[in-house]
Amino acid sequence: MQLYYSIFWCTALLGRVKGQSLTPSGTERVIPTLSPQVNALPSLTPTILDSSAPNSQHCPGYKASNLLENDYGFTADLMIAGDNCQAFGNDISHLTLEVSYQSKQRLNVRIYPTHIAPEQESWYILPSNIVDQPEWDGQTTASSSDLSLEWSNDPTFQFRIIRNNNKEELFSTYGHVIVYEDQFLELVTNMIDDYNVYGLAENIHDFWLSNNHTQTFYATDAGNTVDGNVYSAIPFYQETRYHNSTDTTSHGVYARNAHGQEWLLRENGITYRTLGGSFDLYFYSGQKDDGSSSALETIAQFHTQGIGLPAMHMYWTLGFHQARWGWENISVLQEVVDGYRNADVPLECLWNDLDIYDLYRDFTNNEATYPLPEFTRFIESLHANNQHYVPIVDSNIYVSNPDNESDTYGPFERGADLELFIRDPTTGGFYYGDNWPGFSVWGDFLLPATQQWWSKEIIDWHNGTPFDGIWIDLSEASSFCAGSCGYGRLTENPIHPPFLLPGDPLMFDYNYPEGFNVTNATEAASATAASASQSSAMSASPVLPSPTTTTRGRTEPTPGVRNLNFPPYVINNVQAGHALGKSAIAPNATHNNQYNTTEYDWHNLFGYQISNATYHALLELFPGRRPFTVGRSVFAGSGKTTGHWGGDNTSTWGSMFLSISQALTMMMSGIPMFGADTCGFARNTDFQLCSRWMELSAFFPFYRNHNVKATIGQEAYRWSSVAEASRRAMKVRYSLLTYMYTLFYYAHTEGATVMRALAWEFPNDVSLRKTYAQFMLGPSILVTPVLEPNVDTVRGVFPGVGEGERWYDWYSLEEVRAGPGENVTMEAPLEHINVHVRGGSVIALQQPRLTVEETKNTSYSLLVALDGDGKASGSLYLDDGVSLVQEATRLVTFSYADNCLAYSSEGSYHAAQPLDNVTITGLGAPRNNSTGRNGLYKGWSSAPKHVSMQYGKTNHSTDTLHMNYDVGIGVLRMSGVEQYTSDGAFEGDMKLCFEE
Ligand code: MIG
Repeated sequence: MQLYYSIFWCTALLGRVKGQSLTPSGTERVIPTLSPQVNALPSLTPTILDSSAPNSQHCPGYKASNLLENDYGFTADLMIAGDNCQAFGNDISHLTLEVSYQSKQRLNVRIYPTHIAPEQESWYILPSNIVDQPEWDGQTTASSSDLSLEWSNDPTFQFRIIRNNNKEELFSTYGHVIVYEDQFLELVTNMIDDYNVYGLAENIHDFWLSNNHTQTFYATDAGNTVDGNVYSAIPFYQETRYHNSTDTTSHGVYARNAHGQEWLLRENGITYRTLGGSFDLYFYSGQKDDGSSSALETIAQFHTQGIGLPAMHMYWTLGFHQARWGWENISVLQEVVDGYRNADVPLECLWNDLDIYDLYRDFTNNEATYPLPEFTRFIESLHANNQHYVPIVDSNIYVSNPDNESDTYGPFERGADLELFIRDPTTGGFYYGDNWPGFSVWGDFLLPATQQWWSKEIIDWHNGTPFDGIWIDLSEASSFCAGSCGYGRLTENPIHPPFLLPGDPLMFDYNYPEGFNVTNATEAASATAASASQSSAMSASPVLPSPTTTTRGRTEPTPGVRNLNFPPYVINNVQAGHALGKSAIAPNATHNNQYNTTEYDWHNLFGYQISNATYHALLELFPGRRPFTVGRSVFAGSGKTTGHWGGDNTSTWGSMFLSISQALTMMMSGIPMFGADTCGFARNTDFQLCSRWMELSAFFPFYRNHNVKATIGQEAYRWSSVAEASRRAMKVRYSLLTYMYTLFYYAHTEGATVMRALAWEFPNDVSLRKTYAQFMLGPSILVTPVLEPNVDTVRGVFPGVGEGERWYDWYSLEEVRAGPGENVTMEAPLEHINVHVRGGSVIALQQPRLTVEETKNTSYSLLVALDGDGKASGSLYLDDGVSLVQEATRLVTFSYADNCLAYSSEGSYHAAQPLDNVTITGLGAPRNNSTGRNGLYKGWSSAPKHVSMQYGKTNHSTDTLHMNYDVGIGVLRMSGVEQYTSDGAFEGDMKLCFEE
């Protein structure tokens, strides 16, 4: 089952490549064109199982005719240019092409069947009321677009997308046919040599996707499979091209299609294949008005002009969360809460897993271990301390045993009365799969009534279990058996899942992270012995049968019929036999809407829809409040309603490392509220891995420690080193909460990213194109985590120093000495994570406390880190942190130049806390580049003699401000500002000037 697999060990800690340019240096640039290199694509396996399957590129392709120009592009007919080839389905002979210059930055190409029978609508058309479908902005034309489309009929219909300002070809199907069958669509684009493509989330893979990778999308319940399909699908990639390391370009491609699909990245080409739907391709120029393009701009365009901007979450959700599967009862929960408090480690929110439930059934209480009303009182005690509570909700609904009246399960009965569960087409009744509680059904979220039922179940449950948010699990949607296996067997309910569970006898997990045998030789030896004796006991005792697998190879297309459960094209689904019906609701399960939409067409959207429904349930429960959920399966656009967690990141160093690239791709996908299972889910962790991981995740937006059942506990206070590492890292995080929140504000309003790859912030440095062992939080904070065991140093680069960029150690504020591209070795004792502030930043800080609320109530300070010109800037967004629609907000804009720090403050939100002190670093001469940015900034050689201050309309006598200048490191610390800002730090504009 999904808990027991291994993650390979990633070795390359810093992906650094030799700088290379595509152009001869000096002279005029040669623009690369994408010549068709059909021969460069022979390694494409037609299907995963069967290399003798048809070569779909031998299909006839299409010819375009009847071109009709319109205001925003053109339409044409595409007629099949030969006999049907029936490669992996039934060819569709007559297609419609629509090319629309939808906005200056966005060009859309749609290809879909011209004639769609009403009942086939959902096979081909993804409804725009469910997944956003960008349309024409009403003004852009071909001549005002950043991009243009060229096409040809010779030999068959092919098209390419060109960036107008440099004639770069961004995408080109030239030399390849388009294949359009009812169960198989294919399109091939030529790519430049050694291309740089990122995204295609969700994947557990290096950040740079490489030129030899197949990304399959089919939401699956298989914990963190490296390089395979995982829980989610966001079919978007961003491509970066380094020209001569001065004018890097970037563009993006979003393929709006939710079917099972594959992206085959190969040398010189990408092949895109889906099991249905349409081509609905959005090309983003990534350009700003000045014509330059960048990864950050490309990503922002995908969010603002594609899938929709991510939700703003409640402020407290940025605090630290602790979860675990396997907390036995309320007193164990109390011990956890007390353990954190006694260790002085912040705990913002406690999460419960399935343990709270009666027989694994959603919305119930285990009366033996989590009895009401004691449990209610426990949750209320968290609230009284400004802490929060989030429980799990599984996607499946237990089916009452029809022969046993005392087994009646309300949520099922009420949903069944309204006929709102997904159906089994072979019986016409509900589809009965299997999950933790036994035979189960799933809500049909295509029916409006399902929302009402779901909301009511959630709202009723809150009465007694007063949660603050919801954790949606198993939304792939996972089922433990093949097909509607409960049909005719419901009287056996509740059946045990078809495998032993963690925590069942003989199921203790004895695995430890890499390096454990070095640090903990004695424990490692006894774990090995215990594991051996458990295995021999297991082989002597009867083990439950393993789950049914459904394996079948490629099927031949049947004229006029779609084979839903075993489509002719076999995607590389990670499940046994690559079967789509393994560990998931089967593809032929059917919705009860007007089209009888099947799971074949809808599978990747179950998680998207249940999270959306939960969002609306929470809005009804807490009117006006931002709903907080994390969901396991997400789709393009999910960030509008939900966050997401890494889902079963294993307790290994390799898994911790890969969580960084997983996070970066979620940032690209518009789902910024993302975090990993800190310290690792499956397997035991150890104090080293857990210390390092608590440090690392402190810089992820969603910060949660989570652990599987039947392993050792891993709450941060259990080891002194982990507790100390957590205290220190959380001090940094909690100081920066308003900064993180401001990053969310820009994500929510402009499509900015919260965590950032170095390559995004330093686009002209080709050596960073693969780097994810270091990353940034917003534009100003550089994080260099330790990602391997048994070391106390870490190496990292300081991007931009060759161009005058300055970096400061977070803790000492001292400027870093580093050469361009130099891998600097830094001290990294176990409890320490290296954090650096980028010169040019002004950051508002607060004082870290044990909860977000307490932190929010402390006074502010400002940290100013100067760049090579002695300048800095920044911003701060403030609101009440809770309301969906804010009555009052405030945006403060900071700047530092010519020895003056100034801010202007706009809006009406009142932050009562004063501004306490100001710290400025970088006042000495820049260390790395003696010329500085422009050679002018020399820094101060002695303390300033005088300071003047204006706040609001008043000029202040400032004799009472206390200044301390450390000439050695160029840091000025000024305190005493609170006496002038006692009405609130940002109630007016401020100007503070120093005289040397
Ligand atoms: O089949 O609820 O990813 O976080 O602890 C496993 C038990 C079900 C999977 C989730 C994990 C959760 C676990 N769940």
